[in-house]
Amino acid sequence: MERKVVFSGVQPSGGLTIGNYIGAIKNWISLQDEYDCYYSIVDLHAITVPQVPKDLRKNTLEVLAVYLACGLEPEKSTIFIQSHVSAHAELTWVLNTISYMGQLSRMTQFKEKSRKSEENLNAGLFTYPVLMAADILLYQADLVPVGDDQKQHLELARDLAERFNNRYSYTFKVPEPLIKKEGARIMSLQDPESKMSKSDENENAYILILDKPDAIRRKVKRAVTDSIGEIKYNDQQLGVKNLLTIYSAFSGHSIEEIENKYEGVGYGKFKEDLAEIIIEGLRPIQEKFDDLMKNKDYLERVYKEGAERASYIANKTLRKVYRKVGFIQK
Ligand code: ATP
Ligand code: LTN
Repeated sequence: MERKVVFSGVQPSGGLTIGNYIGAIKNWISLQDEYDCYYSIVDLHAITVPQVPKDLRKNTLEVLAVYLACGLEPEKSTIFIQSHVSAHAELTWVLNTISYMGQLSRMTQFKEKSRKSEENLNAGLFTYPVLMAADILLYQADLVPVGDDQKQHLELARDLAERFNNRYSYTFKVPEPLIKKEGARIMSLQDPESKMSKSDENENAYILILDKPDAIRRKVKRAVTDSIGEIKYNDQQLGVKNLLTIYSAFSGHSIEEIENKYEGVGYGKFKEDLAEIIIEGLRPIQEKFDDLMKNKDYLERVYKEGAERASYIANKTLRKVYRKVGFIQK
């Protein structure tokens, strides 16, 4: 029997946060043995907000090294840079022609990001989810492991697959999102009502996978809590709830175990322990990252081989699409 296909990606729009790790990458690792996995560094997506070219180059390579340091294995998964596979841009064009303006303008991420950059709103930000659909559909993915914030984009990808299939006969597998209940939405440490995001202007709002121990201690200490003073998982204490989720993700202990452990204990001690648990959890990843960054030849080999494998599959789907819409074969 053919193995099911998994596709996911992260934008190289800055350093990755523990939100990216807990919500996405951590879940990718365990899928590698059972599925045919494609993990991309989606640089085409990253330029929908302004990027400094030399930083984008640096971030792209660093995200690749972070993927590997977290445990993605090029022998098991296809790991590649999105812009290296031209089929992504090409399928996006075709899908644009069956995308409705109305549906795209209802995307929450578009509404939020366009609020931040009201002047010079670019068309790429508007069609961002169409590019994301192309990513997924090119590989005939069955499952897409993402954080909660991507649910609406996945719904659009499903709609586009079905619309294309109805109009031109069956072409695309209709993908399912894979969203873990725990850790699907890690919140900002400064505002527990909004999502932790690598592009937050306040660096105390997030912890980066590559943050140094001192920075982690400082950020956890400053994390917003409340005046209730109890370590309990509930919606009256959003800050504490978020810290408990992070604690659980890094320690492997259940929320209940952690609540019991800290009964009658103050926030100060809880935060100190949490910082150390995050530091220890990230230490092996950071060490592996440092080693990998010393070996640029290896990284280059990984992304080149990845692009070759990805292109082969992606072009197969693209050729089928071109034939169905009526383009003459070259
Ligand atoms: P940006 O801030 O640049 O928009 P981002 O931090 O939201 O980026 P993405 O590259 O857009 O990160 O997301 C990569 C993956 O990480 C997606 O699957 C997304 O759902 C997940 N993710 C991002 N932030 C969080 C979070 N705070 N909690 C859980 N998952 C998250
Ligand atoms: N839009 C996603 C990143 C992304 C992605 C994908 C995720 C681009 N293409 C395909 C899963 C599948 C985000 O997390 N902001």
